[in-house]
Amino acid sequence: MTKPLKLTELVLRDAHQSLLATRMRLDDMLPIAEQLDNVGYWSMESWGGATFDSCIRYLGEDPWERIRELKKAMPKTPQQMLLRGQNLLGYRHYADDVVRRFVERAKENGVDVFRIFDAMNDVRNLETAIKATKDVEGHAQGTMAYTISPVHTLEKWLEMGKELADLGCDSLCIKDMAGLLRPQAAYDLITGLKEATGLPIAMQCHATTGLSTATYQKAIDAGIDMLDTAISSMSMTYGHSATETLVAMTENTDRDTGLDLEQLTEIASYFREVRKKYAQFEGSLKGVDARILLAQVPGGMLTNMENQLREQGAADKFDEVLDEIPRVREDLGFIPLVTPTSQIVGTQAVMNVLSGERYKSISKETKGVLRGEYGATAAPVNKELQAKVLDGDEPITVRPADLIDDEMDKLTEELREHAKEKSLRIAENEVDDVLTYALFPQIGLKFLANRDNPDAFEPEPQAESETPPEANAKAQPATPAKGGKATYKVKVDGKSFTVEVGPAGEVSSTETSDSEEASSGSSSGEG
Ligand code: PYR
Repeated sequence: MTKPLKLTELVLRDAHQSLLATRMRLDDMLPIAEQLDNVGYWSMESWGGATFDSCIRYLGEDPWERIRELKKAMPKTPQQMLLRGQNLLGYRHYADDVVRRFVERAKENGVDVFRIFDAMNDVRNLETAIKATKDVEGHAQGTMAYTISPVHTLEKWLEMGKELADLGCDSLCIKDMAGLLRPQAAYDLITGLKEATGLPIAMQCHATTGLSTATYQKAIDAGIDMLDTAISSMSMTYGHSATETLVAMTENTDRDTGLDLEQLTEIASYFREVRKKYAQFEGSLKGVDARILLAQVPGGMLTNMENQLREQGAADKFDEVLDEIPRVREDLGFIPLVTPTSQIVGTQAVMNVLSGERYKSISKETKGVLRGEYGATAAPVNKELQAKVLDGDEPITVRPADLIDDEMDKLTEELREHAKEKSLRIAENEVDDVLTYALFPQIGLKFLANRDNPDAFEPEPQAESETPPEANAKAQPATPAKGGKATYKVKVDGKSFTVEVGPAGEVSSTETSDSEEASSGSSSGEG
């Protein structure tokens, strides 16, 4: 009996989020859309993750317009998005009415498949989005953010799979953002999930550690239904195994994808040229980063941190930070490292190392995790640290969004006020602009005020711009010690912190901007 392997193509979302700092523009997608639509993919990941942020922050593109155009140009292929559960496409939890409206509008504008995850793997944070997806007859793909720790046993994953199935998910996804999933572990997990839930299983592995293609083969052997791949010219390193590789691997087997290599080769040629334009956004990884196998962090997070420490004149601290990350992660209950928890753990690790004393300064977000603001952790957090942060208060144990009042009406009123004051041009469907504003109050408003003014955003990359990334990196050494103080600007996954270290190692840190300013502006490799 044959069972063709189904593929989700990532080139329009996670591939460029991972390889080109989420900068690919709609204008570079539309000319190839018809060809992509003719391939026969199970789905096309084209929206969500960091693309929404990137559209309004850097590109001056309306993300809602983007999905409408893509849907129109690819009518045969289900369009898929990555949704961060109750965080939607931002970095904090939103009220349930915002989540429901967002999912409704995403579906209306063109999204068919909703891949929904939570950075804490707290299923309560997925409930509203999954239910909203079902209510609008979308495909709800309940997702596990894969990680490794003493508490992440096969039984624990299967339990999570069953909880997601009980919520009515149409399929499940194993999301391996750091490329940690070993082939045999994948085999056992997929076999177990199929047995426990009977649902179709999808999987995405990042290629950063070099494991992804081997893990994919074992997943195929275990009967996986869908795999994520990226067209070859936009594959590997921080990204994913290549579409053509998987097509060739399964050729003439009972899992043959049935996709045409020649057709794919033409698409690869197109993106090979497009990629050249975005050279300035490429990361530096050439092959495999095996350090991730030990540090267990997403590849992009490591590279960003390494670059930032170097630019701050603190390159010698890199190994210490690398050792510190798993310790912080353990203190925070072995949370997976993916947006936004990767930022939280990474920043705290840097602060711990630069100050020379662990938790001398604790970031607002680390405190939030310890207080339960993001949901439940996989293992108990460090009790002593938690007690210090709580200072006698009780931690939050309910679903965090239960503490947030509905906010759509208030946001709509607010946006109308802004529109009057600033003469904003509001979209035909006002609610789309309200949602943009809801997710990103500052950046969103700035986008709405400049939506007809391309000069307010990054200039379009030019075909001949093949400047190597090194040539673009501006070194920002630590500011000279003033009164014995050194100031470091630390950027973790695009989020900026100013850390001041005094002569005796005393440290103070401030987030340079609020959490909305956390950007997708670097190769994240953790999509
Ligand atoms: C995102 O949340 O953007 C990822 O790609 C994980």
